[in-house]
Amino acid sequence: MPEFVGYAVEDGIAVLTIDNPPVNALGIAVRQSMLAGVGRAAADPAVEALVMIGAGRTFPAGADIREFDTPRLDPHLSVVINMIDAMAKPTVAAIHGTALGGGLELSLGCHFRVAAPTARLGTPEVKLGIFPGAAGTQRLPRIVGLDRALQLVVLGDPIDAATAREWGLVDAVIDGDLRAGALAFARRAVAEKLPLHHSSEPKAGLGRPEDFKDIIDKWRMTVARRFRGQRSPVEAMESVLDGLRMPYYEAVAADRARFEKCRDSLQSKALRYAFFAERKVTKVPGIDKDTPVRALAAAGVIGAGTMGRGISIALADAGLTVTLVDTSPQALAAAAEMMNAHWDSQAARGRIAPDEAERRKARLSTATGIDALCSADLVIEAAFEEMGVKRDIFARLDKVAKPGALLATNTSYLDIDAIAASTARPEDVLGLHFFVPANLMRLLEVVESGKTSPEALATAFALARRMGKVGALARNGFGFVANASRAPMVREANLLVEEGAEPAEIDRAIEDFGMPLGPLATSDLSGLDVSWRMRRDTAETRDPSLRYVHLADAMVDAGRLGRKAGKGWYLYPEGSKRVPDAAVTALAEKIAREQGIARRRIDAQEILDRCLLAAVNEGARLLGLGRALRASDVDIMWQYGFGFPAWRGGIMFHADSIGLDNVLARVDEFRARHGKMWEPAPLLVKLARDNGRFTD
Ligand code: HSC
Repeated sequence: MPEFVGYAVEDGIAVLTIDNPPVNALGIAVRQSMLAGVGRAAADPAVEALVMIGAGRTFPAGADIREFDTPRLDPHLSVVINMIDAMAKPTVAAIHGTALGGGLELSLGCHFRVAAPTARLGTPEVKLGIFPGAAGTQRLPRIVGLDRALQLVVLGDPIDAATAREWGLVDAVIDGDLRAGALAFARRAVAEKLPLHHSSEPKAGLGRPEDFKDIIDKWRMTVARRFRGQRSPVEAMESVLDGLRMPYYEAVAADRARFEKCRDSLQSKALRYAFFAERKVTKVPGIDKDTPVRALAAAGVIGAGTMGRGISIALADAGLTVTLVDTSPQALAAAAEMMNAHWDSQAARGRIAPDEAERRKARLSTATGIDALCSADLVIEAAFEEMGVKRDIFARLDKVAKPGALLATNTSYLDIDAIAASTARPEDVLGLHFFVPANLMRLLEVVESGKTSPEALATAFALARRMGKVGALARNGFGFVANASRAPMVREANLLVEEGAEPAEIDRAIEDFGMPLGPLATSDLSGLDVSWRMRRDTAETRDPSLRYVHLADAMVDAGRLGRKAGKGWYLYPEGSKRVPDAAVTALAEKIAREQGIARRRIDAQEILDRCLLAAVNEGARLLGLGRALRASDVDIMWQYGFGFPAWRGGIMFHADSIGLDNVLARVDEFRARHGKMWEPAPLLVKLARDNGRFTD
């Protein structure tokens, strides 16, 4: 028997065990073996029923995503599923772990489904830019009804076994031994001659579209609202609705063509790339499963400002006790009040249980002296962004922290080596760069100094996982990787206003591209004084031959600090809604006059190219310097740090999809117009010449 699917017969029941670790993906070898196994069970007169189960941790979690990049390999999954459906003997899918995508579709071919209580079932294909491509869009509504099928297929979120039972998606939830329970179910199906359910029935169709108008309208609205710019949720919905427009086999055929178009689309390629990028980002050279990871139970956070509070919440949410330290008792009291209110509100909204909120509150304590951190396993400093302040804190921490404690700074641009040098244990020092709001944003940039030990890094990555965040490695250097690659985008947005673009035009271009918030609206949110202070602190080392952002300084001088001041690039008369302000245009005109800049109309394409390609060029420079490990790491940082749409892959993937020769040509054009800051990165030049790609 082929090795990917085990075959055994027990007391008249054939058991097919799918064994393709780690997630039993339904690659070609599995499909071939399944076909052989199902054929054998069908032909064997001693076999009365068939049970299908996954070896190891899960029922198949889907098709093998890597196969979507290869020419079609037969048999198609649908052939296997149809063969199971057509069997005259009862077939039972025994589901544990995650029955996802093609895995769930496989189970829909079975006449019965039973599941472990912890199983999860779903069709996450839209998250890969496709939709269920093995007739799931036709079979699901025939089992759970149109509304629930649309929920599963359009949103892509899995449901638990209890919900699946309630919806009729599984016939029984089995406590205890799943295999034994499934065998017992199959025996009962044989003994009691249970009618075999065919999820391809009724073949005539599901009903007329006009009978489901409300449901269809509701989901059309949801798709338009939640998935702006994305194609697969629309196609997923239309695929399900095909079942109302035509009989089963016609709908399946129509879906096949639709599926292949989706699979070959740039959006699907981007999402598949993002899927693997997310799994690659945590693989760091020099760290493997044998690298020791320190146990973290007690954490300290220094600084009770916005970052310190967010970080404390994230740590307490992950089960660590947190001692928040600040020299100001008032700041500590305000921080504790805010954090406790946060957990209360989480409980009030049903996001966590009330007793869980109490447990999280109980994990928090405050102190005014750094000595309180003497027993902490981990300390994260989130104090004022000034080297003197940081070095002083770390020198004092070095004296009080216990041996082996991880000492981290949340600085967003200061030199980690210089901070580490103020301790006698630089191997334990690293950057843990959180993004605002720290408890919500999923990116955690793990910044390695020249001396950080592999053990400290491995511990930081384990902490990221524990907090539900995606850790991504950056090597030390001004602004690290995420902010360093984004800074040129903000610079260009500022310069574009000087040159004649309205702030709203710039933000709209970037938001229409798919980012949640444009760069100028984002600056208003974080405060224009933040980058102003950074420019002031680094003025001495600035290259005077580079064009400077005079307007950004003038905005701060005019008190336009952003939302907190009620005015920045926009006015905020009622809190958060942004309103364009002619005073900004007037200020830009004044600066342009002073700087001799001829203002002009600037179209959306130029805005996009200036903002995105400036970031790409910087990303390439950082890659060339080895400050980022992989182009896909940069893309993950943009996705989880700045909300870059996964369906565009990331800035580096975006550049690859334009073609690096085209990117270089545009960068050269901007270099000619705007000077040295557009100097193409050596890596970009090399890859463009070699017809290469960042993401290969
Ligand atoms: C699909 O099923 C389409 C169908 O409609 C059929 C269409 C038929 C028509 C075809 C015509 C051509 N494939 O995430 P982890 C790897 S689309 C390949 O770290 P966890 C993963 O890369 C699919 N590889 O584990 C990683 O590899 P590494 C629909 C897959 O425990 C390793 O497995 N299904 C893979 O945190 C472990 O993964 C989905 O979208 C796959 N399908 O989470 C589910 N799935 O060790 C995608 C995983 O080398 N998977 N790998 O880094 C997941 O969501 C998560 O992996 C799980 C496990 C929740 C399953």
